[in-house]
Amino acid sequence: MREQLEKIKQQGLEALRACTDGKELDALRVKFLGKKGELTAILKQMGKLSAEERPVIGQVANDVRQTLEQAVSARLEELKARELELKLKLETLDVTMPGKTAGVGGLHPLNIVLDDLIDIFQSMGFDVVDGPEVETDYYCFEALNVPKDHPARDMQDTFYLGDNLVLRTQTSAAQIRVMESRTPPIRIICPGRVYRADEVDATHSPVFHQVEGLVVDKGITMCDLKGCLEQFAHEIYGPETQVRFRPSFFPFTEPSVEVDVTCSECGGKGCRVCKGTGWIEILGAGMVHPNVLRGCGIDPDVYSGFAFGIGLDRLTTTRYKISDIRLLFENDQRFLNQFQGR
Ligand code: 2U9
Repeated sequence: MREQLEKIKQQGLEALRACTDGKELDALRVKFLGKKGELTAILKQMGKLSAEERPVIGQVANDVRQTLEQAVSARLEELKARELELKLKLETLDVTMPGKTAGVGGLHPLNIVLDDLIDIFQSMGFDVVDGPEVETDYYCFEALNVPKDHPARDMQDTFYLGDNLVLRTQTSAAQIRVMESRTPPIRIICPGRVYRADEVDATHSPVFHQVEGLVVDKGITMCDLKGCLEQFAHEIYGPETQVRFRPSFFPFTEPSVEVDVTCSECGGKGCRVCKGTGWIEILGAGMVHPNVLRGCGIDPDVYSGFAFGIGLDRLTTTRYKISDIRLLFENDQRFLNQFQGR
């Protein structure tokens, strides 16, 4: 029996040394020390021993139990320590590693230029207004004195969403709503996205951006138009820039003009940018047509006004020498990152 006990002790110690996790350790404890374990099975046979042998073997059995119990607790501690060490290793943070830099975004070039425009016009007392991009035929054309047979109304030029609904071709539609709901004096600019069924190329996009402006009050004349737009041109291109007004035609203004500034590339001498003319066209404008005022319930015999339209995309591409308008719409990070911090 002594040998059997010794064997259990050796086998137990060996198995405990080889054991690698808590579950296995518990199984070994049950196997060797449990009620139905190997040691208990031997102790059950103690009755067969003589009165002299019993205390001696009893002592040996107790020693074996104690040894195995201590070995189980020692192994448990070891396994716990190893587990903790492993966990710490896995969770280790190298505080000397460089941190992940959070990319700071920048304004889109269109918004940089738009913010400049808004600053300039706000300093002249203009409010900024907004309007829907889906418009009715009335607000987009009828109220702007655009006749039924005007080419702008053609399916080739305008995106129709239904008989009566269009994607606005100009932001003037929003300004009509302001004229209907406010009494003059009115001094507003309306920036926004507009749509035309153009073929896409380096200078045309079916969606582009306008900043339109409108002033309506008693006694507004062409002089106010010239003063305001000259001031604008000087703020954008510098005070040395010359401004000229050429006669033009728009259905919603009469008289109408197109406004040019001396080419900032060559200073007016003529170059590739201005196609040798020395001038760059920057906007269209005019005195609001009496029909437009009348349609909005404003008496053209009492009030007059001027309006203008600026193509924001062209202003942006010329300012930053961007060769292709499509770059403004592609959201390519390599392009946009060049405008960070401006
Ligand atoms: C109202 C009445 C009239 C706005 C105007 C222009 C001239 C013009 C172009 C600029 C570049 C369109 O985007 S573009 O191609 N616009 O030339 N726009 S007058 O006239 C208005 C506005 C509102 C109530």
